[in-house]
This record gives sequence, structure tokens and C-alpha cells, in this order.
Amino acid sequence: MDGKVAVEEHATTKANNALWDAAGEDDRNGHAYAQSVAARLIDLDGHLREMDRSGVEFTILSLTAPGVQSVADAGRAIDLARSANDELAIHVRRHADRLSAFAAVPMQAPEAAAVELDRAVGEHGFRGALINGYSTVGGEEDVKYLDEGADVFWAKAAELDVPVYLHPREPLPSQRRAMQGYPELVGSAWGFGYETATHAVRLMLSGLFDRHPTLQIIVGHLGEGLPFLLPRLQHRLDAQREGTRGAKALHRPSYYFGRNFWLTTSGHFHARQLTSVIEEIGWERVLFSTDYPFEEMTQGARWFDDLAMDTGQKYAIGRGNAVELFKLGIGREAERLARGFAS
Ligand code: GRE
Ligand code: ZN
Repeated sequence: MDGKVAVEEHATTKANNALWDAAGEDDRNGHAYAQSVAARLIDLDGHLREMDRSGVEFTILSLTAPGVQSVADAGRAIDLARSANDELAIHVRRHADRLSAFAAVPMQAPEAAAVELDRAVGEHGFRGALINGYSTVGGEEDVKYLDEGADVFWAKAAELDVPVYLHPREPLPSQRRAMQGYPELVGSAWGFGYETATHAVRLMLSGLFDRHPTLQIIVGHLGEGLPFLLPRLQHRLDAQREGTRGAKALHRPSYYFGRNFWLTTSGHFHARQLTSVIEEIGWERVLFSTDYPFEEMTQGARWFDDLAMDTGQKYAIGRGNAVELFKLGIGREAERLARGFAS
């Protein structure tokens, strides 16, 4: 399928080059994997060539993890987010028909994060924010999750009507005992998934979506296990106090999952899982993505192109849903807009 749109695709900038960390990925594969990722993160022209080879027309780039979220000093985090967004914007502007970006936001200082989101969307035409899990605010263990005092930021995202991508970060050191002796589990292979799924559940239980019912959160890797685990979570919460009293949210998690969440195919190229994700959340809330350069873009694209599925759903997941969610005036949709046919 030509004309795909991809939304979990990473880059780095000179300002941020030291802030990406694949420590959890290394060792076993030697350093070759990390080195190849590092070279491709900084090569934005190479990224465009991969898009050409993969039938990807448009990409929303993001700074790679953990990025600004790992900078404990709020002042430095604010400066880094700004300079990284400005640097990425120069490149994006040169290729406005192919690229946009998610803003990096300094969640260590939620008010400044709101200001930076407003600036990146207003000045650079960025399409939302991508946040790499919890933010470090002091020592290694001193962190803030996104339901902890960040309402001023969420209000801004709701006001601007832009989505927020909840991207993984490795679990806190104190929470790695379960993986001790198996360092290969700490990162993308395992730790990323449950850390991010837990973070998403926190948001659902926090009442955030009662205060801002239009907020839209994107979760990658086919939902980090949530489509499979949420029915069980719901079942158990119904039997416990969260289901009836003492809860911070008005509704059950599945209510918010179906209204406030979108899932992407990034780094999880598995047809049977995609089918069950579509059954759980609906094809209207699934977006194609690959997770380049941690994954091969061509591999993710070929997997998607070869899927035997309803062509209308495939078009929606590969392109149409993203065009609507991000209000992308590209290709045929731009022509339709120009002719006044768009809804
Ligand atoms: C990712 O973006 O998914 C990722 C990282 C670091 C290592 C592996 C990986 O940010 O998939
Ligand atoms: Zn990623």
C-alpha cells in the first residue's frame, strides 16, 4: 500500500544526541545494533529514503527515548526540549510534504511543557507531543508520572486538540528486581511493555479523562499488552474497591480505552495480534507505525502491505485514521480540502 502514514518513528538532534539510551538492548547483540541505530537516528535524509523504499508518504517524527524525560534539572530540560524542537523543525520545514513531528516537552515543569507544546504546535506546526514515560525530577528514583500534577499540560493539549504519544521508557531501577540476572529483559523486549501499560492504566484510573474528555493518547507496540490485559483488570477491579468506591475516575478503564486511546503497530508485526487488537478497540483507533530505526521500516511496511484483511480497514489503519487524527492536509486529502469536499 502506497501513501502510508507512520507515527512512531524516531530521530535525534545534535542538542539531544547524548540523551538516547539503548543500554537495555546492548550486550547480547554486541554493540553493532546500538551503533547502527545511532547512525540512523541522526541521518534524517536516510530516514526519507527508507520512507521511499517502504511506501510511507508521511511521517510524524519524534525524539528518541528517554530524551528530555531523563533530565532531572528542569531548567536544562526546558532548554533541551526547545532546542531539539527547533532543530527538528528546520528539517521538517524543508520536507513539509513528507514530515512533521511530535514536540518534546519538559514534563519536569508542566507549565513550561504547556508553553513549549503551544509554541511547537503554533510556530512549527508540530502535531502533538511524544512523552517517554515518567520524568526524572531528582535522583534516579525521584520521578513524576503523567497523572501527578501535570493538569496544566493536559489542559493545553486538550485546548490545542492535539494527541499525546505515550512512549515507553525503561522501568525504574528499584523495580527491576523481577528481571535481575536477565538484563536483556529491562528494555524493549519486556520492561518497556509493562512499564508503559501500567502508566496508561494510571491515566485511566486518575480521572484525567473526566476533566479532559477529548484528550487522545496514543500507545505503540499494539497497545503494550493492554488489549489483552484490560478485560481481566476490569473484571478484578469490579470485584474490588476501585470498582465501586474510592475511585478517582467516574468510569471503568474500558470506557476510556475506547474513547481516549489509539494504538499503533510499531515494532509488533504480528497478524493474529493485530486482529485481536482490532476486535478489542476497533479499526478506527489503530494506526500503522514501524518504530524505525529500532526496527526495519521496510520489514514493518512489507508485513502490513501483505496482510490479508478488509481493504477499507487496511486503508484506514495505513493512512486514513492518521490523516483524521492529525488533521493532515496531504496528498488526495489535501486536494479534497482544496476543492472543499472535506468534512
Ligand atoms: C523504541 O523506541 O521503541 C526503542 C527505544 C530504545 C530501544 C529499543 C526500542 O527507544 O525499540
Ligand atoms: Zn519507539
